[in-house]
Amino acid sequence: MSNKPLTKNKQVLKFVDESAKLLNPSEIIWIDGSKEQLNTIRNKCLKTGELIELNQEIMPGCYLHRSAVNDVARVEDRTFICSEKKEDAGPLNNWMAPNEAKNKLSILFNDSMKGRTMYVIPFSMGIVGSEFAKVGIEITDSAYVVLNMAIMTRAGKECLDVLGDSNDFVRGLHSTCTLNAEDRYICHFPKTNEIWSINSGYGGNALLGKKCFALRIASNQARNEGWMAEHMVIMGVEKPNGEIKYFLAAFPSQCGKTNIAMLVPPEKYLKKGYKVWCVGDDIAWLRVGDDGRLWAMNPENGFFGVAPGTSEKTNFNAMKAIEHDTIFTNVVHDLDNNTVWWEGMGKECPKNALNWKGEKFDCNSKETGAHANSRFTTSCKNSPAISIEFDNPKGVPIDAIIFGGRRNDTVPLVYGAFDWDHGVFIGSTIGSSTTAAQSGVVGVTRRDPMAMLPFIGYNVGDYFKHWIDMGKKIKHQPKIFCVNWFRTDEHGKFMWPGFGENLRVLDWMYDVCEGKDGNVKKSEIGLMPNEGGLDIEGLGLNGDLMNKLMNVDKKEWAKEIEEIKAFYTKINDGKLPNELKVQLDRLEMRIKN
Ligand code: SAT
Ligand code: MN
Repeated sequence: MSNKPLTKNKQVLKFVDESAKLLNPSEIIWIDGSKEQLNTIRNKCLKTGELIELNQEIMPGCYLHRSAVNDVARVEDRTFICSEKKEDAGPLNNWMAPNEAKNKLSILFNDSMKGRTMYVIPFSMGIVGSEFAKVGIEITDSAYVVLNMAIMTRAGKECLDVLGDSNDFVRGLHSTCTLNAEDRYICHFPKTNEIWSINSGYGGNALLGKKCFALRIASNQARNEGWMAEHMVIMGVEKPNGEIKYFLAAFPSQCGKTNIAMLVPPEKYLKKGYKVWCVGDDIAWLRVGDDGRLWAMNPENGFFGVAPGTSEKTNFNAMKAIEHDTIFTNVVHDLDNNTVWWEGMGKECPKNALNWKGEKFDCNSKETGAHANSRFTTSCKNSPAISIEFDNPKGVPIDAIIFGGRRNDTVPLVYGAFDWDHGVFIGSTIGSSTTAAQSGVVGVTRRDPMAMLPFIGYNVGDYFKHWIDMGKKIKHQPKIFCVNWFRTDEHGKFMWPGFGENLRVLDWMYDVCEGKDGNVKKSEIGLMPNEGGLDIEGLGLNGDLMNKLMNVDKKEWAKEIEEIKAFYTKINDGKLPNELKVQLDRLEMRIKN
């Protein structure tokens, strides 16, 4: 039994037909996006156990899902860019020839939906019908994926309506198959805008609109079409006079990206009338507007946020957003009141509960109750801090781009680029210090250019060149900054309070964007706040600590330069833009002098 196709688009019908032939499902369901249909699917999940209904009085519309224990995160080593030529995938991606990938995966996909339902999800990345949005069709056998995609994207029939007869849509083929990790593959075919994903049902492996489409495939489309697909927060900072400037921020994971996206101003700033608005927490699509400015829009419709560590203190807006209509994955199930819990939630550990695997959970156990990568899926609109521009099909004009990393030394709290190319150079070198928790050498920096390391869908050298080229097209270029909230003192203690107080740094950037040059001085590495330029009043930071936070240590920077050279050598297969080599040389000269 199947419901009727929701379109007459021949290309879409052909894609669905061919997929059904390969996958051999017992029925096909087209997702129309209606509440009724999603309810039916949800009820089916409650019956199969894919979802557990949580306390509907306390958390209306909230459900819990547990993934397979071997399927809890993206799998970078099983993620492939299947460009025609290997060099087009570049040194940072896994590559497989398109034919080889298709042959290999076809065998796995063959009959993999026997006895199952095949869902056809039409979805739009970006506001449906906006000239900057793009349509995708995901085929999946996972009802959990359907329900997540219905939150994370704008999904349903209207996406097919705006597509019309066009063949311009991304084809996503996804099957959970047997969830066998050894046969897990996430393959991207940039030439044909296809994604084939098999044997995972989790996050970015399975919700194909997110990293697979909106970053890896879209970065290719963006390069061809003259725009950018970036792994960035989009946020608005509103001054007491009501003026708003929009910022982009790119941080590697574990650097507080979600927290900055939903930043709550500290008391003092709230009183003055500052507000912070969230347009997006993960992905930004960027274009040059007719006005010569850079414009950003969030292609997503939801937050897929990490649960552990999220509390009223660290992320008030997220806690508000997940009070209703949210899917929780791999968190602790508190059986006493049928709610959820995780480490760092700021609430007492539940006595009668199940851990993320569904086993009895003991608060004294060494193992965490919630998986470290456990998540909440919730609509952006649920956040009290969502920007009124969230639904603006044009997006928002950008004044500043912030790059950041987690560095215990070397990188000061904040500095600004001298110009666009210098900013691109800074972005290309960001990263986080490795800790004992990671394998490999401790105390070096794991570089994560533009926080896009696992998401650049083509050669990283060409990607840097695209950044340089885009700069030339933007008449009113955003200012580019670098931040490091994580510098430590000689006892290993963080010197900067972080969280809401980061607004003080954004406030300085705001002024720099306004051309308040009196707040700025030049250093070897870039522009920095001068005395009194950065408001630290009330933080209890003495001058000595502030000097340490801002210090540019020439020895540390000499080491940094050597590391950057090594990184550039690693990625240089003749494609590293000369502009970046020039920037590195200039930095070296400034540090040596
Ligand atoms: O799993 S996702 O890619 O969706 C989230 C993440 O890893 O950032
Ligand atoms: Mn991300």
